[in-house]
Amino acid sequence: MTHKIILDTDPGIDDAQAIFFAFQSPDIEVLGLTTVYGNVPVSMSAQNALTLCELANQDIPVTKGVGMPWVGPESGYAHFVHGDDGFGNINVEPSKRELDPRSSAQFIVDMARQHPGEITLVAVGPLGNLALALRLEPQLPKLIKDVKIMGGAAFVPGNVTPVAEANIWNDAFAADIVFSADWDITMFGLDVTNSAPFSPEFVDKLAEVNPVLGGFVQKSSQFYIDFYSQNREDRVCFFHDAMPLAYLVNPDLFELTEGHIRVATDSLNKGQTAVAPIGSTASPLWLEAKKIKVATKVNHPQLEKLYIDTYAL
Ligand SMILES: [Ca+2]
Repeated sequence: MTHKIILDTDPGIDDAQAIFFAFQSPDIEVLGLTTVYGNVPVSMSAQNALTLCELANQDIPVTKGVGMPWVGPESGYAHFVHGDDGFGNINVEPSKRELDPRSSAQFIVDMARQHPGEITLVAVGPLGNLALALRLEPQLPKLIKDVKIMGGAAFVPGNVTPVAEANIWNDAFAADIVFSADWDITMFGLDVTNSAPFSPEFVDKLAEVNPVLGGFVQKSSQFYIDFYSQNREDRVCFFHDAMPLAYLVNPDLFELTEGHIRVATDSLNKGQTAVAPIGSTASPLWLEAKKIKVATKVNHPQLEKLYIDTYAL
């Protein structure tokens, strides 16, 4: 079965790896890339998404979305993880293609109305576009099939603060809106993405089986691997963003648990995604909170194989 998706993204090196996986997979039909600020400012994020589409020969709409958090000043960016260009400083030629004139939120709403009940929203950046789409169309949860989110940290520490993961921390108020809405959400947070370190050899393998797209991932990942390999013996990186897409293609690779989620918006705990597993509390504050599924484990060898086999297609 082919999954119709909209991929909401802030490319970003692991975004690039995820986007190419989605393009390559015969089980995924990408209706468009909606971009958001996050790893890089939104104009760069949108431009980078166009560049990735050109590289992959994909003629699909790319939109520019929100550039600021729902509440508060402009965010800091993660150039120290993704390079000045968002692609590990590899001097890639920017695409001259044009953006779809709609905002990312408007595009999400338009597509949801066009294909009611069919679309999976896969969000791998901060959640401002999804929050805005919910404001534009309050019926959106009824029009969308389900939502897969890379973000958060349910039962493990954060990566920006002791409690918060970057995507959620970057726009905590928007995340609170998205995680409170009445749609089917599965969260792929640091619980699962940090459990699977990828080696430089894995990245080389992607390039070997797919010189254009895998080659791009290999080149851009060198900077990313340098970042992740500080303060540890081995050289690794984490491809967070492709996990929800891998789940769509092969859910059997993952273990999930169900719980009630709260997203913290106070300054100390900003972006914390606290999850109370079903049956673990009698507190009404938690029982009233939205029920979601959280990925807690992944079969790492099988996941690597899925990525390599899909890049090889
Ligand atoms: Ca991302």
